[in-house]
Amino acid sequence: MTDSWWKNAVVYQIYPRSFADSDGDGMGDLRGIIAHLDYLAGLGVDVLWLSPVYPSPQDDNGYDISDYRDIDPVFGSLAVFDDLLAGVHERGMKLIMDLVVNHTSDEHPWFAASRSSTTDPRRDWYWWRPARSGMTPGTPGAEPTNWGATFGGPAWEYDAESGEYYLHLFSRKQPDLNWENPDVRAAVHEMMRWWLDRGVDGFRMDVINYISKDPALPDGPQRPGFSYADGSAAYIDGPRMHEFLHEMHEKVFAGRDALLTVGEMPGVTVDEARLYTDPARAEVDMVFQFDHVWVDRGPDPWRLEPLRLTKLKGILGRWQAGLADTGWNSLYWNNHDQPRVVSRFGDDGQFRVESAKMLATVLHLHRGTPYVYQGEELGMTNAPFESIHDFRDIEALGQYAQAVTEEGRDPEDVLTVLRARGRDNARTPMQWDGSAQAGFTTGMPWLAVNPNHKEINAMAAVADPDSVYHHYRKLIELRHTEPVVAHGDFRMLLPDDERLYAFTRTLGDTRLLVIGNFSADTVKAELDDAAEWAASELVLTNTAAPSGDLMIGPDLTSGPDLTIGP
Ligand code: TEU
Repeated sequence: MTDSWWKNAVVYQIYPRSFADSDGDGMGDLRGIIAHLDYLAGLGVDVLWLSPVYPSPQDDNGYDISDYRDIDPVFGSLAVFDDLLAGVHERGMKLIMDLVVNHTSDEHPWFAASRSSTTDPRRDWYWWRPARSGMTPGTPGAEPTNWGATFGGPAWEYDAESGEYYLHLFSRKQPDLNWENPDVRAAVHEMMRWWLDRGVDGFRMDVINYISKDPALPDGPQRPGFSYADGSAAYIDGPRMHEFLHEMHEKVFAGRDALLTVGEMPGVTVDEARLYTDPARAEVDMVFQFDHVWVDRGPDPWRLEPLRLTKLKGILGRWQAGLADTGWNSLYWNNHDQPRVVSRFGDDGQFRVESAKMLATVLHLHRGTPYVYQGEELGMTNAPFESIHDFRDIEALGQYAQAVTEEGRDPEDVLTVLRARGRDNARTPMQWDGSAQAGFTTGMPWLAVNPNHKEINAMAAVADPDSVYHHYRKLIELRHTEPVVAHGDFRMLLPDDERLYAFTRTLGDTRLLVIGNFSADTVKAELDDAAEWAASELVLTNTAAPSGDLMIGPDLTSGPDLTIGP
C-alpha cells in the first residue's frame, strides 16, 4: 500500500486561467504559474493541483477536454509544462493534475468517431440511446430519460444524422464516456500512466463517482415546477464504482510511490466514502464530499438559505466520526465551483481578516488533508456581479436560462442566488497587487478583477505580519511541526451552539482546543475544563490581543473580552 505522507500535507488549488497571465492575453497560463512558484513555496504548501490545462474548446473552462495528452496553447505547451513540473519539484512540492474522464469534449476525436456512425467501433464509447418508445425522435419529451443536465436543459442531445441521442450530464459539449466498455477504461488508464511517467504526482478526479451508471438508465423523480427530473440515483456511486476505482488503482497506481489521488464525489455518503478511502481496498486516498457545501441549500434552489452553524457542525462532525478509524477526509471550504468562504460563512466586511483567519483555523485543524483554493489565503471575497451579463460561467448562464425562460422564475430571485453562490465568484483573477488589473495581466482579463484588489492583494498580505496570508502560513507550518494536527483524534464540543465552533484534537498527552466564533459578538465558551484550558499555551489566534491564555481562540470580534469558561 502507499504511504500516507498526504496526512501531513496541504494542497493548493490553482485555477490556471485566473491565476497569472504572462503574455497579456487576459488568460492565466503556465508561465504565469512558474513566475509565482516562490510565493507558493513561501506559503508552505506541499502539493499544487492544477485545474485542467489540456486542449479544450473551453465550453466549461477546460472541463471539456479534446486531447488528454497535450497542453492548450492558451496555457502553454508540453515543454512549458515540463519546466513548471521541474520548478515545482525543485522547491520540494508535488503537482497533481485534474483528471476529467466522466466525459470528454464533443470535439475529442473519440467522440467524433463515436458520432460518425452507429457501426463505428467507438460508437459504444459513449451513451447512445433511441428516442423514448412511441415518441418522434428530436421532439420535446422524446429524450430517452427525463433527466436534466447540470447546466440546464435535458441531459440528452439529439443527433439527427444517426437518429439517436447521446447522454451529457453537464453541457451538450461534454458527452459522458461509457465506462462499461473495457476499451474506454484501458484508454484512460494508459493516458494516466503517460502523465505519471512524465513526472506528475497524482490526480484530482472530476466527478469520479458518476462514471458507473445503472445501464438501465431509469427515469428519475419529477419535481413540481422543474422542467426536468433528477436522474442522479442512477449515476451517483453506481453499481461498478468500487470495481472501476480498484481496477484503476491496479492498472495505474500500483507500484508507484508517493502519489496523491483524490476523487471529487458530489452526493457521496460517509459509508461509501469509507470504502473508497479504506487503504486496504486500494481505490483512492481521499474524496471531496459535498454535504457541507450544500448546508445552505434548501428545497428551492432559487431561495437563499442562511447558514445554520449547528447544521454545519453536524455534517462535518459526522464526516469526522465516519472516517475516524478507516479512511481519510479531505477538508475544503473553497474551490473553483464554490463562492468565497469569507463571504459565504463569514463576514467579508468589518471583520473580514478575523473571519477569514477563523474559518481557516477551524478547517485546517480538523482531521484530514486541507485544500486551499487560490486567493483564499488572502481572504478574497465574492465579486460584485450586477446583471446576468457580468457572468461567464456556463452553469450560471445555463441555469438562469432554464429557470427564467422555461420555468418562469423571477429573474431577480435567480440573480440573487447567483450573486451569492455562483461559481464566477471564485474565478475572478488572483489579486497580486493594487495596480489596475491586480497584477494578473497587462491586458484585459477574461473576467473582471474584483475592485477590492486595491486593499486585498498578495503584495500587501505578504508585507503585513498580521495578514490572512501569514495566518494560513502558520497553520500550514503547524501541521508540519505538530503531529496532533494530522494524527490527533477529533472530538466535537458545543454541538448545539449556533455561534461557536469548538472541538478538541488529542494525540497522547497533547491536547489542542479550537474555538471559532462565527458571530459578530463576543461570546463566552462554556467548557467543562475551562480553567485547565485557560492555563495552557496559546498556539495561534485571529485576534490582535487575546486575553487569558487560550490555547487557540479564533474569535471574530478581536478584542480583549474573549473569554472561555464560566
Ligand atoms: O464539478 C462537479 C459538480 O458537481 C458541479 O456540478 C458542482 O457541484 C456545481 O457546479 C456547483 O455549483 C466538476 C468540476 O469541478 C466543475 O468545474 C465542472 O464544471 C464539472 O465537474 C463538469 O466537469
